[in-house]
Amino acid sequence: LLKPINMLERTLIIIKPDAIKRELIGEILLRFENAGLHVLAMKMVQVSKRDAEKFYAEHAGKSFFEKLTTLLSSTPIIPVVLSGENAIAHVRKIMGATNPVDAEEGTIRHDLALDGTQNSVHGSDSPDSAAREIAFFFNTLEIFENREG
Ligand code: RTP
Ligand code: MG
Repeated sequence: LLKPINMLERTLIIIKPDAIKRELIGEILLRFENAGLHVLAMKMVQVSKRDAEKFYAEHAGKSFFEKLTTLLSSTPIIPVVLSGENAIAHVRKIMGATNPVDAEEGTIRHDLALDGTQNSVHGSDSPDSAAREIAFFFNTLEIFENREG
């Protein structure tokens, strides 16, 4: 079977506490909008430590798990559903590598992140994680369905 080159996808990003504290919400959303991604849903929420552990369950047991889940539950965060062609990979390219010292110039993390944990944004890494992460924060009524296409 031929796989289409361009897939219309949805992905979840989170504007993390370090970015919200430094008034970077607009800057981060602008970078995604300027890259042609469409906002389908957005809200500001504070998650509990337990919610953060559930969201990042794949990292349970790793050295940075405690620091990461404490950070994510420290202040409100902004989960956003974005859509676009190859949105999952496109968003990760715009974000840059996990640690800002490894991230390419012009990426969000290179330009704005503080360190490898306080790295300003999260982005889903696969179609399965995007579906799980979108459903973690949003129900179908909260998603702007007719925006796509
Ligand atoms: P994300 O899931 O947040 O989009 O980032 P990612 O795929 O680039 O990184 P991942 O390996 O999934 O790690 C998730 C988040 O954990 C924190 N982290 N800290 N060595 C460390 O201190 C370390 N490594 C990872 C980061 O906040 C990373 O985004
Ligand atoms: Mg990840």
